[in-house]
Amino acid sequence: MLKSAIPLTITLALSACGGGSDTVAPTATPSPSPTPVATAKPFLTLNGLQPIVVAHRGASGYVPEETYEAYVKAIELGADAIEPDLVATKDGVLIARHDPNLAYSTDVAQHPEFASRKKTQVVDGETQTGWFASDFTLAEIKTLGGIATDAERPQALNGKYKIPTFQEIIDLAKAKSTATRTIAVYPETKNPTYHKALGLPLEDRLIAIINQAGWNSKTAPIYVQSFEPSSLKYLKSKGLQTKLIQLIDADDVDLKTGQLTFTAPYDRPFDWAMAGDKRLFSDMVTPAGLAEIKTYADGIGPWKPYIMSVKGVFGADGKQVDVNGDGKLNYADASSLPPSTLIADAHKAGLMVHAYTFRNESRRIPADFKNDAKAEYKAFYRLGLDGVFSDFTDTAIVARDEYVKEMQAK
Ligand SMILES: [Ca+2]
Repeated sequence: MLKSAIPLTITLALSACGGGSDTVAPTATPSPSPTPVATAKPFLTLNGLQPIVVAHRGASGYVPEETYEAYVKAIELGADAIEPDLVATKDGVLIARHDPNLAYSTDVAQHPEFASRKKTQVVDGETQTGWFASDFTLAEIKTLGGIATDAERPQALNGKYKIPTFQEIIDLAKAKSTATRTIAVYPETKNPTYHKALGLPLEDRLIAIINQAGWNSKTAPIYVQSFEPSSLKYLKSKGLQTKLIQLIDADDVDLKTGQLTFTAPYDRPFDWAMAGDKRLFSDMVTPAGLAEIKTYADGIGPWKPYIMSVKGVFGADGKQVDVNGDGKLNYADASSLPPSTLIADAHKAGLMVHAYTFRNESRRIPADFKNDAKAEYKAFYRLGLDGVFSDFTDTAIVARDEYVKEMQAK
């Protein structure tokens, strides 16, 4: 197991003992995690500290996502923050699920007692068939088990682990935090407009729980994220003072050009679509868009191609070339493009940048990183990225340790 706090504390001590006068002291900017490290060169992050590692849906590369055990595992692997998506149950409890549709990430289909609740409904403009969290009480949800949502990941733990509430995740983070290591929680309000229409709005419930936790402050170990600006604006207007992060999505990357593509429903936030606002997610990363985000948020959470996109190789026939000859076409057949100015632009606007999602699978790593997930993290860390959302916390931490050593070298 890798623990970030201990090696970081040791490197800080070593650096302080042997450090020259040109060692850069960490800034005093409050941050819940990680432990500040002194380096020869300054980190290019907004707060001058090393980037944070956010365990995306827990240790979702190893354990069925957003189960209690996935969060425990992520903490064991060294995560600075654990990330739940939040949806509401019928009785108004916030639970960790990426989708209101339980068919996607639980074994609900194997529960005959719930067969009659299967239905078809529209979620953010998309017609879905399944079982929806808003038709289940928390007690019923607790009888379900989480399953891996990626067919290429381990399936052996499917159905074994339960779905935690937001409260249980906060309790876990507090219980596992120590004098030298604070574990933050990084909740997302999921489909906020949809929940509001169901009569189960997420925001007031979220604020009540954060207040109860004693975490309603800018320096508390919590970041609240959403794709929908109106959800973040509402939270702020109702007195939530935690760090807020505006997520920024896109549909895909055109591998011919490296340009991001914008096709509904991934073209704009759903609240913008409902309001008839014709802007796209890409309007959020312009200087004007960033300035607007700064009026209600503390950072952005962009899909990582906004920072460094990728481009494939195309033959004379117009078809993408299977560069590694494995018979499949994916990111392993594409290479990184030069970085955009987004990190610098966001920092100029006073916004931190946490990019998603970093994963270990070969098919998801651009060819120039030579199937080395750590190389991809380090390329992003070197740009001054403030944090990564990772399915593989341990890899993100090892890559950060290597990056920190780079920064400590003279
Ligand atoms: Ca290939």
